[in-house]
Amino acid sequence: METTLVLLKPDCVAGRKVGEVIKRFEDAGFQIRGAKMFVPGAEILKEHYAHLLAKPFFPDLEAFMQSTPVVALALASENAVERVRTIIGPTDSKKADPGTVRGDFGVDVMVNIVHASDSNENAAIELKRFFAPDELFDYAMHYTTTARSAEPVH
Ligand code: DAT
Ligand code: MG
Repeated sequence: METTLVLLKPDCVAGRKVGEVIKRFEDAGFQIRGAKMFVPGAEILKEHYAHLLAKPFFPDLEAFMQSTPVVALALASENAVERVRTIIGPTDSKKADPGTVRGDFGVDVMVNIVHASDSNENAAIELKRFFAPDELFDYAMHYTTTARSAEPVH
C-alpha cells in the first residue's frame, strides 16, 4: 500500500467540488487516511512550490493558493501515487481528457482543482509537510455496531 498527498485547491473549494472530487477517489477504492482544511502560509507554499519559486507566476500562484482554505487529503491504495495522477489528468486542465478531474472541472495550468504528489519520494515529503504524525490514521475498512446496541442514555 502507498499513501499520497492531495490538495483540493481554492477553485475546487470555492467551486463546491470538494465532495465530487473526494467521491471519485473513494469510488476508485482509496482510503482516506487524513483530511484537514487550512489556508497554507507563505513558508509552506515556498517549500511546496520550491521548484517554481523563480517563475514569474509564483506570486500569482501563492495568492491563488491563499484565496480560500484548501483541503489536504492523505489517500492510500496500491500504486496510490500513479493512480491519483491518472484520475486527475495532466497539469494543464485544457489538455486533460474528459472524465479526469482536471478535464471536467479545471480551467488552466494554475487553476486546476488539485495538487497530487508526483513520486513516492515526494509523497513522503509532502505528507510530512501537511500532516503531523497523529493526523494520519491506520484503520480497517469495516465497522462494528456495538456502541448502538448499548443501553440508551436518558
Ligand atoms: P502538478 O500540479 O501537475 O504536479 P507542477 O508541479 O508542474 O504540476 O506545478 C505545480 C503547480 O504550479 C500547478 O498545479 C500550477 C502551477 N503552475 C505550474 N506551471 C504554471 C504556469 N505556467 N503558470 C501558472 N501556474 C503554473
Ligand atoms: Mg507537481
